[in-house]
Amino acid sequence: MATLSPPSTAASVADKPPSSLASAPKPRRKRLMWICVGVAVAIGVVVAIVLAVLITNKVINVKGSSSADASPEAAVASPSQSSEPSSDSDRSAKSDPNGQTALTRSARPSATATSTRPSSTSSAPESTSVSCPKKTDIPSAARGTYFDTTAWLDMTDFNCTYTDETVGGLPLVGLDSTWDDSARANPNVPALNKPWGSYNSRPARGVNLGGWLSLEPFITPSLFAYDSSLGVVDEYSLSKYLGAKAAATLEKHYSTFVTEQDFKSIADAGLDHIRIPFSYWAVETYDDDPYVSSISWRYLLRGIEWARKYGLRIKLDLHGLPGSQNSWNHSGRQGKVGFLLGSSGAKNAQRALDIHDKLSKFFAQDRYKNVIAFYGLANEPGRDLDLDSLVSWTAEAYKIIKDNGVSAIQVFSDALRGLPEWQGRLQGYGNSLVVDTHQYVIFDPALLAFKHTAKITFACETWTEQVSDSVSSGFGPTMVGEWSQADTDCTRHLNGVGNGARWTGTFLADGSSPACPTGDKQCSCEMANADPSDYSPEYKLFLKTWAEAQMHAFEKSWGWFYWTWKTESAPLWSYQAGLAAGIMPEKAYQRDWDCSKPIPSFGKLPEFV
Ligand SMILES: *[C@@H]1O[C@H](CO)[C@@H](O)[C@H](O)[C@H]1NC(C)=O
Ligand SMILES: CC(=O)N[C@H]1CO[C@H](CO)[C@@H](O)[C@@H]1O
Repeated sequence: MATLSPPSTAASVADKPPSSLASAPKPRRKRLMWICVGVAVAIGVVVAIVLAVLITNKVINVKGSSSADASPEAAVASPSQSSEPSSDSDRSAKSDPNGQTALTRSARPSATATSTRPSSTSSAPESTSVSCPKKTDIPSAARGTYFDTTAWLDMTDFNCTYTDETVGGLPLVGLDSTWDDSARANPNVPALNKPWGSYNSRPARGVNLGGWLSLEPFITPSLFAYDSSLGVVDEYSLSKYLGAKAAATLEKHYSTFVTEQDFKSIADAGLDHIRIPFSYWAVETYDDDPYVSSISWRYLLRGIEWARKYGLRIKLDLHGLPGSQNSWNHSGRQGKVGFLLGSSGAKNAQRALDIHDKLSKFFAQDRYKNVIAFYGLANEPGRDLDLDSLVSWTAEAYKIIKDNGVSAIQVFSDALRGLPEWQGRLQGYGNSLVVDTHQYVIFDPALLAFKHTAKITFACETWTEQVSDSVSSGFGPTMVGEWSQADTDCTRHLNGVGNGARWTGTFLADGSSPACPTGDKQCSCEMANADPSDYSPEYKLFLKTWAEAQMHAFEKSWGWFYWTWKTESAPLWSYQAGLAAGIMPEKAYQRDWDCSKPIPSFGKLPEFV
């Protein structure tokens, strides 16, 4: 089950010389000719081996000394620890037998990326002289495993040096030994190596990197474009459907959906924090899990390094827990809750604690003390969970993480029960535990039916009051880990693959009447789903004011995290698209409107679109 344990150094049985190639041709009468033929064959063998190495490594330079076990056969050597056939490291070793299957890798790490690092320390920043290992330099037992950097798709900004070192059972490979915490996101906030101070007086302004390491159909519909009869509706069913191809598909997504430029743009937008959702299979898979294990781990680590480079603080968010904590697609598997509930509930709750044990040992390292500001325990545990069980699980997780040395502020979800529910619970943690609430008007038909102006008033009054009360007389430390600019639930796949919208009365589970303010046949998703260049000026003004109202309200808490930074095609859920469309403030800390001002007129903006 442990998918990220380091490879044993014991030689694998598969790692044997290509003995069959040594057979000589039939002896002839003339001794000289026999020798000639022998020499020719020997040369042929050497050339073949060298060619094989060249092809395998896609390099021009091959050290003669490494040709001893450089046959393609040697590269098939499967790691000795993956004797368990269902383990993912085994699967990836099999699907990548010669180091050249579906995973097309970059030939060498990006030299420019290495040289632009702020932390130019003594240890070889001159990228040209850093030579990455070749397949043959990787200990045979580690070849094809997670630890084999020659099998990675994308080497940009990764340290390619082989190491099987782990912390808390989680690999360090890919990381540099040094780091630099001197960057700051913008002139209004302290550098990473300076204390942030009180979040009450300086609230976090952040975004989520949703749909990246934990898939969500509405964020990347292109990954879910299958015939509905195949039932590909979440990461579980997608991984299962793709089978052996899943690792390549997902790694391509991890490596392309979010790049260094995103971190730079996030800082440029005046944001200072990033919440990164990831799921348990980043570190572990269980039983017959079809999830692609481990690969997202290194993209998470690289993302943290990029955040560091731009002075952005991280909020870790365990988004998918063993068994599914809420039965929603974004937990990995939609359908039913198997965490703290049902016959495997206790087992999965313990697994989640084990995951946190590993994660917290890893993230307790000095290198994360400044950059990881918040550590989230569980995203949105469902309302079906027994509250007392959830509270004791949370307390247990908190203790494990704290005892392992994590200094980041821990975060628990209000579990969709509303903030007042948490007054008096989980007390005694001071400022080291925060309750996280997610605020949307679009999943509740009553709020969805509010007219444009009423939505803004609701944010300015009700949400402001809710978070202020929670901070001052409720649970205490409070933050808003998710919210969005969407004013309808019209986005495709938002309510699950293939489901319609409450706005137009086409959401299957609801089935009833359209929930848009006119509540009739006029209700339309046309404008909400249009390209922002087609939005009317009134709609744009509304959207910007709506976003600014929420920012204003949520800054009465410890801060906010927009959901989400980018989407393939849902502009009202994409901070990046909002900036491009001019419906988000250019700098999150410099806004035109706030709740103390009169709500502008939206002219003839119809209420049904
Ligand atoms: C790359 O990783 C290796 C192995 O962990 C480490 O020894 C080395 O210092 C790292 N390189 C840099 C530039 O930090
Ligand atoms: C069926 C299901 O789980 N649907 C959820 C999928 O995720 C979106 C948000 O991304 C929710 O709104 C749906 O309820």
